[in-house]
Amino acid sequence: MFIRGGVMHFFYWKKGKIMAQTLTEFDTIAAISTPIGEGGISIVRMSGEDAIKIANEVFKGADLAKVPTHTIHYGHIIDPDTGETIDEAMVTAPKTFTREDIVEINCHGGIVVTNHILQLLLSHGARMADPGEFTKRAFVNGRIDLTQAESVMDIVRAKTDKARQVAERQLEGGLMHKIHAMRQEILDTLANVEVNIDYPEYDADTVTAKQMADTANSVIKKIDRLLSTAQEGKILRNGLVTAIVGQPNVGKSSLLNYLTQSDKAIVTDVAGTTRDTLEEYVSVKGVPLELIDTAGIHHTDDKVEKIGVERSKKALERADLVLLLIDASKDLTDEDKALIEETKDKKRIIILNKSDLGQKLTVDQMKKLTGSEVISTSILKEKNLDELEELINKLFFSGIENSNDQVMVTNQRQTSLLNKAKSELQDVVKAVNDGVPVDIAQIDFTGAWDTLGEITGESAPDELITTLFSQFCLGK
Ligand SMILES: Nc1nc2c(ncn2[C@@H]2O[C@H](COP(=O)(O)OP(=O)(O)OP(=O)(O)O)[C@@H](O)[C@H]2O)c(=O)[nH]1
Ligand SMILES: [Mg+2]
Repeated sequence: MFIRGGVMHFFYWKKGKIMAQTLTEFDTIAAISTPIGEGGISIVRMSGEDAIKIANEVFKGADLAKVPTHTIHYGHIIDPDTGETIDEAMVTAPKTFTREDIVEINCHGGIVVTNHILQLLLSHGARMADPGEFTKRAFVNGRIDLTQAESVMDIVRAKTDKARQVAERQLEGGLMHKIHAMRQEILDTLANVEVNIDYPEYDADTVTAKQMADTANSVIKKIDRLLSTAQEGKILRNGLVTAIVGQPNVGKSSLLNYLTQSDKAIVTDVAGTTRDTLEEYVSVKGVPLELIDTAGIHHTDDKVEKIGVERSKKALERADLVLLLIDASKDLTDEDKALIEETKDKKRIIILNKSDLGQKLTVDQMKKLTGSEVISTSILKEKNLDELEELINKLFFSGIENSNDQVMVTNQRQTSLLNKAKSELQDVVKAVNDGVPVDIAQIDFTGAWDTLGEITGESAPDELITTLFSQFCLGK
C-alpha cells in the first residue's frame, strides 16, 4: 500500500495478475473559479465528500442530496449563523469532472459576494483549494491522464483558435491513446521475452532479441513522428518569439502597432524613440506571436540607450523569428550589414521598409545578398503588410493548417520524455546488435515503457505531479 496525494493505493493478486485499487480519502475543497472582479456571474466551486452536505447548510432552495445529477436549482445563499441572505444563486450539484461530488454556486459577479460565499463554505468545513487541485483530483481519480490535465491548462491559456483546437484534441485523449498504443506494443513484446526467459529450453534467445529490436524500431518511428510536431506544438502553445529589430527610426514600433492594431508603442521621427523592449501577444493569421519591439541596434554612448541596445540583443538571442527592418530608401549602412550578419542563423524575414520614399535596395538584390525571405513594405501607407502576414504564416504553418486530426506534442515535459524513451529504445537496438544478452537489453526496454508512462502520468513521480498542477490557476 502507498499513499499519494491523499490517495491510498492497494495492490493485491487476482488470478496471477497484480491488481491495483485506489481508495480516495479526500477532504472537501473550495475556490472561486471565475476571475476575481466584477461580472455578470461568478462561480464558487466545491468538490469532495462533504460538498453536498456543506452546500445544503448554506443553500436554501432545493435539497441537493436529492436532486438529479446535471440539474441546476434556484435559491438563496444564507448564512445559517446570522440568518442573513448573502445572494440569490443558481446551484448545480452533479458528479462531474473530478469524479466526486461537485457543487457549483453561480452567484452575482462581484468581489465581495463571491468572497463572502467562499468564506461561508470554508467556515462550514471546506478547505481552500490549491491551484489546479480540481483538475488534480480528476487525474488522481483516473478520470483524465496527465496529458489531458495539461491540455485543460492549455485550453485556458490558448492564445489562438488553432492552439485551442490542438489542446481540445489532447483533452479528448489523442496523445494519451498514442502513448498507450506504444506502451502496449512494448508490453506485448516484454510478455514474450518473459516467457522465453522462463522456458530457456526453447532456446529462443535470438528470436526474442530480434523481436525486441523490431518493436524498439517500430516505436522509435512513432516517437519520431510525434517529436516532429514538437516545434510547431511549442509555438502554438507559447507563441512564436518574434523580435523586431533594425536601426533606429526604420519603423519597428510602427510595425508592432500595426500588427497589434494598437498604439502601444510610441512612434516618432526621433531616432532612438524606443529605449526598452516592449512585448505584446498577437495572432497573425492564426500564428500566435510573442512580438518584441526593440530599441534600434546601433553604436551609442548614451547610457540609457546602451542598456536598451543590450536588451535588444537579448531579445534577438531568444527569438524564434526575426523581423529585420531596413530603410530601403537609403543605402545599406555598415550597421545594417552587421545586423544581417548577426541574424544569419535565425529564421528571419528582411523587411525593406519605407518603400513609399523610393527604393535604393530592391527585393531581388537583398534576396541574393542574404538568401532570406525579403519583402518590401510601407508601414506608413500600409502597403504589402497583408503579404508580410501571409509570409509569417507560410514560414511556420505550411504543414499544419490542413492537418485537423493531428495529435501534437505541445510542451517541454512531453518532448523531453519522448526523447528519453527514444534514446532508451536506441540503446535496446544497439544492445541487440552487439549481441548483449536479452535480459540485459530488456532493462532499457522496460525503461522506455516506464518513461512513456511518465507522459501520461501512469508512472510519474509525486513531485512532478505536484509541480505540474501548481502551475494551474486557482479554482481550475
Ligand atoms: N515614409 C515612411 N515613414 C515611415 C514608415 N514606417 C514608419 N515611418 C516613420 O518613421 C518614423 C520612425 O518610426 P518608428 O516606428 O518610431 O521607428 P522605430 O524603428 O521604432 O524607431 P526607434 O524606436 O527610434 O528605434 C516615424 O515617423 C514613422 O511614422 C514608412 O513605411 N514610410
Ligand atoms: Mg521604436
